[in-house]
Amino acid sequence: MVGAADTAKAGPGDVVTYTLTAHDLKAWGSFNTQLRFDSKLIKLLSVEPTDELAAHDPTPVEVTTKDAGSGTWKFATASFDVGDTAGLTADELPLLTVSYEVLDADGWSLENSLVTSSTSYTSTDGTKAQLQQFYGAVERLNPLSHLSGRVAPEAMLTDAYAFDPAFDYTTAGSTVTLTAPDGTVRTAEVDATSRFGFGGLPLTDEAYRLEVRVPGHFTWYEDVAGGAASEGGQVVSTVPALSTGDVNADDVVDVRDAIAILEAKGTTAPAADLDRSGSVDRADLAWVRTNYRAQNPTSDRITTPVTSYRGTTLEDVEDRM
Ligand SMILES: [Ca+2]
Ligand SMILES: [Ca+2]
Repeated sequence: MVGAADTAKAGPGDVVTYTLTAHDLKAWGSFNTQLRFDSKLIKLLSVEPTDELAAHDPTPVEVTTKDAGSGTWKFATASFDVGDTAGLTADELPLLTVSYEVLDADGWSLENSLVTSSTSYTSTDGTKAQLQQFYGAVERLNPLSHLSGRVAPEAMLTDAYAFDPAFDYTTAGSTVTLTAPDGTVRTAEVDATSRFGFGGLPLTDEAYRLEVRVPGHFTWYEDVAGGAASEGGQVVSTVPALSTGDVNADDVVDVRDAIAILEAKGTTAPAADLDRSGSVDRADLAWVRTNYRAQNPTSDRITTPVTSYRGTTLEDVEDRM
Protein backbone atom coordinates (compact mmCIF):
# COMPACT_ATOMS: atom_id res chain seq x y z
CA MET A 1 0.00 0.00 0.00
CA VAL A 2 1.56 3.26 -1.11
CA GLY A 3 0.22 6.66 -0.07
CA ALA A 4 1.24 9.55 -2.32
CA ALA A 5 0.29 13.15 -1.57
CA ASP A 6 -0.54 15.60 -4.34
CA THR A 7 1.92 18.12 -2.89
CA ALA A 8 5.31 18.00 -1.17
CA LYS A 9 4.60 21.05 1.02
CA ALA A 10 1.47 22.50 2.53
CA GLY A 11 0.57 25.15 5.10
CA PRO A 12 -2.45 26.14 7.18
CA GLY A 13 -5.61 26.39 5.06
CA ASP A 14 -4.26 24.19 2.27
CA VAL A 15 -6.08 21.01 1.26
CA VAL A 16 -3.93 17.93 0.66
CA THR A 17 -5.09 14.77 -1.10
CA TYR A 18 -3.35 11.44 -0.70
CA THR A 19 -4.01 8.61 -3.14
CA LEU A 20 -3.70 5.20 -1.50
CA THR A 21 -2.68 2.57 -4.03
CA ALA A 22 -2.70 -1.15 -3.24
CA HIS A 23 -0.16 -3.60 -4.62
CA ASP A 24 -0.29 -7.37 -4.59
CA LEU A 25 -3.87 -7.87 -3.38
CA LYS A 26 -4.95 -11.43 -4.18
CA ALA A 27 -8.56 -12.52 -4.62
CA TRP A 28 -9.78 -9.97 -2.12
CA GLY A 29 -13.29 -8.98 -1.17
CA SER A 30 -12.98 -6.49 1.64
CA PHE A 31 -10.48 -3.91 2.78
CA ASN A 32 -9.63 -2.04 5.96
CA THR A 33 -7.03 0.67 6.57
CA GLN A 34 -6.15 2.77 9.57
CA LEU A 35 -4.87 6.28 8.95
CA ARG A 36 -3.06 8.01 11.77
CA PHE A 37 -2.86 11.79 12.00
CA ASP A 38 -2.49 14.66 14.45
CA SER A 39 -5.93 16.27 14.75
CA LYS A 40 -4.26 19.51 15.86
CA LEU A 41 -2.69 19.77 12.38
CA ILE A 42 -5.09 17.84 10.15
CA LYS A 43 -8.85 17.92 9.67
CA LEU A 44 -10.05 14.98 7.58
CA LEU A 45 -12.43 16.13 4.87
CA SER A 46 -13.18 12.99 2.89
CA VAL A 47 -12.20 9.41 2.12
CA GLU A 48 -13.48 8.50 -1.34
CA PRO A 49 -13.15 5.51 -3.65
CA THR A 50 -11.09 6.14 -6.77
CA ASP A 51 -12.66 5.65 -10.22
CA GLU A 52 -10.66 2.44 -10.49
CA LEU A 53 -12.21 1.11 -7.30
CA ALA A 54 -15.67 2.44 -8.15
CA ALA A 55 -15.65 0.18 -11.21
CA HIS A 56 -15.77 -2.79 -8.83
CA ASP A 57 -18.97 -1.76 -7.08
CA PRO A 58 -17.63 -1.13 -3.56
CA THR A 59 -19.87 -0.56 -0.57
CA PRO A 60 -19.77 3.02 0.72
CA VAL A 61 -16.44 3.70 2.48
CA GLU A 62 -17.10 3.77 6.20
CA VAL A 63 -14.85 5.99 8.25
CA THR A 64 -14.70 5.87 12.04
CA THR A 65 -12.33 8.08 14.02
CA LYS A 66 -11.04 7.48 17.53
CA ASP A 67 -8.26 8.77 19.79
CA ALA A 68 -4.89 7.19 19.19
CA GLY A 69 -4.03 7.43 22.87
CA SER A 70 -1.36 10.08 22.69
CA GLY A 71 -2.16 13.78 22.75
CA THR A 72 -4.19 14.99 19.79
CA TRP A 73 -3.35 11.99 17.57
CA LYS A 74 -6.25 10.05 16.08
CA PHE A 75 -6.92 6.93 14.05
CA ALA A 76 -9.40 7.03 11.18
CA THR A 77 -10.42 3.56 10.06
CA ALA A 78 -11.76 3.26 6.51
CA SER A 79 -13.33 0.02 5.33
CA PHE A 80 -15.40 -1.31 2.45
CA ASP A 81 -16.27 -4.48 0.57
CA VAL A 82 -16.18 -4.90 -3.20
CA GLY A 83 -19.28 -6.27 -4.90
CA ASP A 84 -17.65 -7.17 -8.19
CA THR A 85 -14.39 -9.09 -7.77
CA ALA A 86 -14.20 -10.04 -11.45
CA GLY A 87 -11.10 -8.57 -13.04
CA LEU A 88 -9.32 -7.79 -9.75
CA THR A 89 -5.70 -8.79 -10.14
CA ALA A 90 -2.59 -8.48 -7.99
CA ASP A 91 -1.50 -5.49 -10.07
CA GLU A 92 -1.43 -2.07 -8.49
CA LEU A 93 -4.82 -0.50 -8.01
CA PRO A 94 -5.57 2.99 -6.69
CA LEU A 95 -8.22 2.47 -4.02
CA LEU A 96 -8.90 5.59 -2.03
CA THR A 97 -8.30 9.31 -2.05
CA VAL A 98 -8.00 10.93 1.37
CA SER A 99 -8.36 14.70 1.58
CA TYR A 100 -7.63 16.85 4.59
CA GLU A 101 -7.22 20.47 5.51
CA VAL A 102 -4.03 21.69 7.22
CA LEU A 103 -4.86 23.44 10.51
CA ASP A 104 -3.12 25.32 13.33
CA ALA A 105 -2.54 28.79 11.93
CA ASP A 106 0.27 29.76 14.35
CA GLY A 107 1.70 26.41 15.39
CA TRP A 108 5.03 24.96 14.47
CA SER A 109 5.79 21.47 13.14
CA LEU A 110 8.04 19.85 10.56
CA GLU A 111 5.32 17.94 8.73
CA ASN A 112 1.59 17.68 8.33
CA SER A 113 1.41 14.19 6.86
CA LEU A 114 -0.78 11.13 7.06
CA VAL A 115 1.06 8.43 8.98
CA THR A 116 0.80 4.70 8.41
CA SER A 117 -0.88 2.40 10.88
CA SER A 118 -2.30 -1.02 9.99
CA THR A 119 -3.92 -2.07 6.72
CA SER A 120 -5.47 -5.42 5.97
CA TYR A 121 -7.68 -7.13 3.40
CA THR A 122 -9.80 -10.24 3.45
CA SER A 123 -9.71 -12.70 0.58
CA THR A 124 -12.84 -14.21 -0.94
CA ASP A 125 -12.01 -17.44 0.91
CA GLY A 126 -12.04 -15.58 4.23
CA THR A 127 -8.28 -15.32 4.90
CA LYS A 128 -7.08 -12.05 6.33
CA ALA A 129 -3.70 -10.55 5.35
CA GLN A 130 -1.77 -7.46 6.39
CA LEU A 131 -0.28 -5.05 3.89
CA GLN A 132 2.92 -3.10 4.32
CA GLN A 133 2.50 0.65 3.95
CA PHE A 134 4.67 3.44 2.64
CA TYR A 135 3.33 6.98 2.87
CA GLY A 136 5.12 10.01 1.53
CA ALA A 137 5.60 13.01 3.81
CA VAL A 138 4.12 16.47 3.40
CA GLU A 139 6.52 19.10 4.66
CA ARG A 140 4.86 21.89 6.54
CA LEU A 141 4.94 25.48 5.31
CA ASN A 142 5.01 27.12 8.71
CA PRO A 143 3.41 30.56 8.84
CA LEU A 144 6.02 32.07 11.15
CA SER A 145 9.79 31.97 11.68
CA HIS A 146 11.77 31.65 14.88
CA LEU A 147 15.21 32.98 15.77
CA SER A 148 17.19 31.94 18.80
CA GLY A 149 20.74 32.66 19.80
CA ARG A 150 23.37 32.86 22.48
CA VAL A 151 25.53 35.95 22.88
CA ALA A 152 29.24 35.11 23.32
CA PRO A 153 31.06 38.22 24.68
CA GLU A 154 34.76 37.37 24.38
CA ALA A 155 35.90 38.75 27.74
CA MET A 156 33.21 36.75 29.59
CA LEU A 157 34.06 33.31 28.18
CA THR A 158 36.42 30.74 29.70
CA ASP A 159 40.07 30.57 28.62
CA ALA A 160 38.97 27.83 26.20
CA TYR A 161 36.41 30.25 24.69
CA ALA A 162 33.46 28.30 26.11
CA PHE A 163 30.48 29.73 27.98
CA ASP A 164 31.23 29.89 31.70
CA PRO A 165 28.47 28.05 33.62
CA ALA A 166 29.37 29.98 36.79
CA PHE A 167 28.97 33.38 35.10
CA ASP A 168 25.72 35.34 35.20
CA TYR A 169 25.46 36.71 31.67
CA THR A 170 22.73 39.17 32.62
CA THR A 171 25.63 41.23 34.03
CA ALA A 172 27.02 41.59 30.50
CA GLY A 173 24.44 44.27 29.75
CA SER A 174 23.67 42.76 26.34
CA THR A 175 21.01 44.40 24.19
CA VAL A 176 19.55 42.41 21.32
CA THR A 177 17.36 43.99 18.66
CA LEU A 178 15.85 42.58 15.49
CA THR A 179 14.64 44.90 12.76
CA ALA A 180 12.16 43.57 10.20
CA PRO A 181 12.33 44.68 6.55
CA ASP A 182 9.25 46.86 7.20
CA GLY A 183 11.13 48.67 9.98
CA THR A 184 9.45 46.97 12.94
CA VAL A 185 11.97 46.71 15.78
CA ARG A 186 11.80 43.90 18.36
CA THR A 187 13.99 43.50 21.42
CA ALA A 188 14.81 40.32 23.34
CA GLU A 189 15.95 39.71 26.90
CA VAL A 190 19.20 37.83 27.42
CA ASP A 191 19.07 35.29 30.23
CA ALA A 192 21.74 34.21 32.73
CA THR A 193 23.09 31.66 30.23
CA SER A 194 23.29 34.41 27.56
CA ARG A 195 20.44 32.97 25.47
CA PHE A 196 17.76 34.97 23.67
CA GLY A 197 14.91 34.23 21.30
CA PHE A 198 12.41 35.81 18.94
CA GLY A 199 9.28 33.80 18.18
CA GLY A 200 6.35 34.42 15.88
CA LEU A 201 8.22 36.34 13.19
CA PRO A 202 6.16 37.07 10.06
CA LEU A 203 7.56 35.57 6.85
CA THR A 204 9.43 37.86 4.52
CA ASP A 205 11.52 37.44 1.38
CA GLU A 206 14.02 39.98 2.69
CA ALA A 207 16.28 39.41 5.69
CA TYR A 208 15.79 40.58 9.23
CA ARG A 209 18.67 42.57 10.71
CA LEU A 210 20.04 41.35 14.05
CA GLU A 211 22.06 43.74 16.21
CA VAL A 212 23.74 42.67 19.46
CA ARG A 213 25.50 45.18 21.69
CA VAL A 214 27.63 44.40 24.74
CA PRO A 215 29.55 47.27 26.39
CA GLY A 216 33.29 47.05 25.67
CA HIS A 217 32.74 44.65 22.73
CA PHE A 218 32.28 45.01 18.99
CA THR A 219 28.63 45.31 18.03
CA TRP A 220 27.39 42.25 16.11
CA TYR A 221 25.43 42.87 12.91
CA GLU A 222 23.89 39.92 11.06
CA ASP A 223 21.30 39.43 8.33
CA VAL A 224 18.91 36.63 9.26
CA ALA A 225 16.70 34.85 6.73
CA GLY A 226 13.04 35.60 7.33
CA GLY A 227 11.62 32.54 5.61
CA ALA A 228 10.06 33.28 2.23
CA ALA A 229 6.37 32.40 1.86
CA SER A 230 7.27 29.74 -0.72
CA GLU A 231 9.56 27.98 1.79
CA GLY A 232 7.61 28.49 4.99
CA GLY A 233 8.93 29.60 8.35
CA GLN A 234 12.51 28.89 9.30
CA VAL A 235 14.06 27.99 12.65
CA VAL A 236 17.31 29.92 12.72
CA SER A 237 19.90 29.88 15.47
CA THR A 238 23.00 32.01 15.81
CA VAL A 239 25.87 32.53 18.23
CA PRO A 240 26.98 36.17 17.96
CA ALA A 241 30.68 36.11 18.87
CA LEU A 242 31.64 39.62 20.00
CA SER A 243 35.35 40.46 20.17
CA THR A 244 36.31 42.66 23.09
CA GLY A 245 38.49 45.71 23.67
CA ASP A 246 36.39 48.37 21.92
CA VAL A 247 35.68 50.59 24.93
CA ASN A 248 34.63 53.68 22.93
CA ALA A 249 32.47 51.69 20.47
CA ASP A 250 34.04 53.00 17.26
CA ASP A 251 34.52 49.53 15.65
CA VAL A 252 38.30 49.40 16.15
CA VAL A 253 40.56 48.43 19.06
CA ASP A 254 43.36 50.97 19.42
CA VAL A 255 45.24 53.17 21.86
CA ARG A 256 42.16 55.30 22.55
CA ASP A 257 40.50 52.23 24.12
CA ALA A 258 43.63 51.64 26.24
CA ILE A 259 43.55 55.26 27.42
CA ALA A 260 39.83 54.94 28.25
CA ILE A 261 40.60 51.90 30.43
CA LEU A 262 43.43 53.77 32.18
CA GLU A 263 41.10 56.71 32.87
CA ALA A 264 38.46 54.33 34.31
CA LYS A 265 40.98 52.40 36.44
CA GLY A 266 39.47 51.22 39.74
CA THR A 267 35.88 52.04 38.71
CA THR A 268 33.11 49.64 37.64
CA ALA A 269 32.35 51.31 34.28
CA PRO A 270 31.01 48.36 32.22
CA ALA A 271 32.47 49.51 28.89
CA ALA A 272 35.97 49.48 30.48
CA ASP A 273 35.45 46.56 32.91
CA LEU A 274 35.51 44.26 29.89
CA ASP A 275 35.37 40.98 31.86
CA ARG A 276 32.73 42.30 34.36
CA SER A 277 35.02 41.36 37.25
CA GLY A 278 33.73 44.36 39.21
CA SER A 279 36.72 46.63 38.66
CA VAL A 280 38.71 48.10 35.80
CA ASP A 281 42.23 46.73 36.03
CA ARG A 282 45.18 45.26 34.13
CA ALA A 283 43.20 42.18 33.05
CA ASP A 284 40.88 44.47 31.07
CA LEU A 285 43.80 46.31 29.49
CA ALA A 286 45.31 42.96 28.47
CA TRP A 287 42.33 42.45 26.12
CA VAL A 288 43.30 45.61 24.22
CA ARG A 289 46.75 44.11 23.69
CA THR A 290 45.16 40.80 22.53
CA ASN A 291 42.92 42.46 19.93
CA TYR A 292 45.08 45.46 19.16
CA ARG A 293 44.21 47.15 15.83
CA ALA A 294 41.33 44.73 15.15
CA GLN A 295 38.40 46.03 13.10
CA ASN A 296 34.78 44.99 13.68
CA PRO A 297 34.29 42.32 10.96
CA THR A 298 30.48 42.63 10.96
CA SER A 299 30.37 46.41 10.63
CA ASP A 300 30.27 48.38 7.37
CA ARG A 301 32.19 51.19 9.06
CA ILE A 302 35.97 51.30 8.70
CA THR A 303 37.78 53.20 11.46
CA THR A 304 41.52 53.66 11.08
CA PRO A 305 43.26 52.44 14.24
CA VAL A 306 45.28 55.05 16.14
CA THR A 307 48.42 53.71 17.80
CA SER A 308 49.71 57.00 19.21
CA TYR A 309 47.30 59.52 20.72
CA ARG A 310 48.79 62.85 21.87
CA GLY A 311 52.11 61.06 22.11
CA THR A 312 50.76 58.18 24.22
CA THR A 313 51.21 54.60 23.00
CA LEU A 314 49.80 51.29 24.25
CA GLU A 315 53.15 50.60 25.95
CA ASP A 316 52.90 53.91 27.84
CA VAL A 317 49.41 53.00 29.06
CA GLU A 318 50.55 49.53 30.14
CA ASP A 319 53.39 51.13 32.14
CA ARG A 320 50.98 53.49 33.93
CA MET A 321 48.11 51.03 34.57
CA1 LIG B 1 37.65 51.63 19.90
CA1 LIG C 1 37.78 43.79 35.02
